[in-house]
Amino acid sequence: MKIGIIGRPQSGKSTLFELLTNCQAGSGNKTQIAVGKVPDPRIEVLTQMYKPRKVTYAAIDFSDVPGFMAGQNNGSFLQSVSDMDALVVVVRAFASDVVPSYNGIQPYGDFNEIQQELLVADWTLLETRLERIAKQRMKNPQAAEELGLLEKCQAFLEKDLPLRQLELDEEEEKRLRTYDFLTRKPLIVAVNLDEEQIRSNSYPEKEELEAELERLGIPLITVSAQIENEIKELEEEDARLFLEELGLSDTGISRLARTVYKHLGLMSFFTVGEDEVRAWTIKAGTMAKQAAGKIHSDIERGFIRAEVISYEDLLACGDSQAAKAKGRYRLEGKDYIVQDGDIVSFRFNV
Ligand SMILES: Nc1nc2c(ncn2[C@@H]2O[C@H](COP(=O)(O)OP(=O)(O)O)[C@@H](O)[C@H]2O)c(=O)[nH]1
Ligand SMILES: [Mg+2]
Repeated sequence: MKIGIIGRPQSGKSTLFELLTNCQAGSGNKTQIAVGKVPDPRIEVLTQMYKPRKVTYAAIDFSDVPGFMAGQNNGSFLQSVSDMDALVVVVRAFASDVVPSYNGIQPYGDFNEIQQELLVADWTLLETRLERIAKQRMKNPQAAEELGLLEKCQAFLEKDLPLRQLELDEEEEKRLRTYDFLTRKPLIVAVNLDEEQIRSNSYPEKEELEAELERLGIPLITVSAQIENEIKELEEEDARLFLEELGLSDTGISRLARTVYKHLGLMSFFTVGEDEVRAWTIKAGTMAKQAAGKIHSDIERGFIRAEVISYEDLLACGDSQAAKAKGRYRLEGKDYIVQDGDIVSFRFNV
């Protein structure tokens, strides 16, 4: 899973990147990639329970993409965007001495410019496709279907609507994926606030931005990259108090990870033991046999059964021994749809 952090210069992309990955951001001219662990309190509880030698969180690859500049050549920006599975657009609401050179503080305006750039890129892509199809029309029997799909896209783009909202059947969906349209990529907006704005829950253009994102079905989260980078240095208890005092229920990275998972239809299952407690990321609807393949192709190939207990069940029982005694473990076959929070042990034969 590759997520690109995009936005205008000085919006706090690199600060957010550092927060998510614990890696120093680079100069800003080149896309930089690092792994961020997905916070999950269930992992912490399981770690307490099993005292494993190793703990592995689910991971997401984050990219710090060079800043977007309206009206300039954004070829490398668009190329980076095109490489991503999903996008987080950082828009700046915080005020500080470092004032962006291009305009004032306008999170709604900034979002719109980026959205416009992505729409234009898709429009160009669409036109190229349409021209190619027109030429192939005589000899390619699939051209008519393809043309129909592209015309649906065209109608959307003409209304300045991102293709993400276009509802398609499975066949069309598959075909559209090969085109790599940018506005089809899942996108989340992160408004970067300062301390005062967090406390007052207000920032410039808040109503316009919220209304527009609502219309487009785009989730919005608020973060304060800088403050959270500072909080990260604190002891756990102090960090919790500080968040509470700011009126935040959870860190921005947790909220961001949850939003990403929900929006992309992702979930986690766990494997546990003395060696390792580990979270694995799968798409909702994944069956046990395929989930096993996440761990190792041998386990998928030689799959016999999955021994499963839900996280809640395990917790209610106290520990795995008590859960076994109560017969709370289920044996599931290869078609079992793995659920978020399932603790799974695979039986296989190679
Ligand atoms: N007050 C405040 N300043 C921030 C925040 N996030 C970033 N900054 C500052 O804004 C400037 C630009 O941040 P940076 O992450 O480099 O932006 P980028 O150009 O988008 O990568 C830096 O001086 C940051 O310290 C924030 O949440 N609050
Ligand atoms: Mg930067």
